[in-house]
Amino acid sequence: MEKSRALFTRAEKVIPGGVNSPVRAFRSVGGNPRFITRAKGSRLWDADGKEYIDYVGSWGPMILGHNDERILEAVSKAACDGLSFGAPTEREVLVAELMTSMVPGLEMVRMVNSGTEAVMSAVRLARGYTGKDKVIKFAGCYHGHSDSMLVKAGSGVMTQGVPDSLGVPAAAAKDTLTAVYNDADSVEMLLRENRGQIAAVIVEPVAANMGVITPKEGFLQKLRRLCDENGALLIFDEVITGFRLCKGGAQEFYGVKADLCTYGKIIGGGMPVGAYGGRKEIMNWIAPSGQVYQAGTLSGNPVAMAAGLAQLTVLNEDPSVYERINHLGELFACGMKELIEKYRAPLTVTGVGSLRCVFFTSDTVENYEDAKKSDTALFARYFNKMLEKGFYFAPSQFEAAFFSAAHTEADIRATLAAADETFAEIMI
Ligand code: KE4
Repeated sequence: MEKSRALFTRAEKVIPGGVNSPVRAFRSVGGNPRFITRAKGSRLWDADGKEYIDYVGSWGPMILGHNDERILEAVSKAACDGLSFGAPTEREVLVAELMTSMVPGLEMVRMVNSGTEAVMSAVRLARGYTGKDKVIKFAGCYHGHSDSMLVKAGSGVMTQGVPDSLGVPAAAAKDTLTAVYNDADSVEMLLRENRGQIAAVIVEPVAANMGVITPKEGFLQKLRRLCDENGALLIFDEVITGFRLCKGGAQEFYGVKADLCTYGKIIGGGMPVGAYGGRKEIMNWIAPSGQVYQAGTLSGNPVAMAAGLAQLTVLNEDPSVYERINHLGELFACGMKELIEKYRAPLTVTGVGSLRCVFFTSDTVENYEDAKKSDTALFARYFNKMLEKGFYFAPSQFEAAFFSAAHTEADIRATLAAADETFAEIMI
């Protein structure tokens, strides 16, 4: 690991924490982040030449696996025609037409450059469209780092939001209220306490930033009803679930229509792309057709659009991709449950389809308070031993494992065998 260690020492001198995104620094699991040099399919290689089976997949974009030939070819061709024009291109139209054809109820989308930008813009649009200022989010759900989303509740769910980060003014946080995931009553209470002031309820339809927590039966349907009864918009943050759960994302998967959806990750095929969209009647409030301003120099970048178009085209035309990634996720989950049984390990497997998580707690995990009961020290020991054995999972208990069409049953079997060895080492 010498080369990664040397690179990290250099990185720490010129980049805050040595990384360009905090979770990459391995702070919650200890040790030195691996500097990656290349990837192909389900594999990553680090600067010291060590090979890993990758379950981070760049945090979700790599649903077809790394460096899929069809995406590489599309990017290379687009790059030869020019990297950026700052003018409309046919490719942006093709991506928007494909996205709106794949997602029921998605009539119009605007491209941005990240999930954060997509959420920030969708929240501004909801406020502009409804003329209301307050937004309800859920403890443990992450929606990017825009000021009004970096908020946690004070004690209980009734107090106004307080900043979750230095630099977020109290004024930016005060209009963000926090409810309890999987508890629609906590939302109803906030709506009642703030009658007529709530612009939107924003939710990760499958929460994947506090580990993976699936919505309880009826939870999303109740949010839809509460929003309708209170003149608030329902925003599904589908940056992770969009085009992953199925072509139509969580709206199709759970049969619940959101008023606005945000996207990222998969729609960029590995390039920096975000998007937000919904009914035309709402989206037409966005400049230049409407009075809600949002802009971006590289929005709809032609090379990024080529990557996204290539990936979305495969997902749209080859339903076997979803069958495959869901099967592999299920295989992993079943295997881990057998190991938990074998070692009587205090662990719980959660998730859906190709989005899975192993919580290091034996309690049921339905919300953030439950997730926080996890034994993060034991998780760190497990993580580091699996890493040593060549299995690259998210360096935090509060993230997801992603399965791609490039993973194989042999990959899953090898991963479960390594987990068996690791449990034998740490669970006694
Ligand atoms: P970005 O700005 O990182 O593209 O997207 C923010 C975002 C918005 N909404 C959801 C549901 C998200 O999961 C994310 C970003 N996800 C994290 C992984 N849990 C990104 C990894 C990182 O921060 O480095």
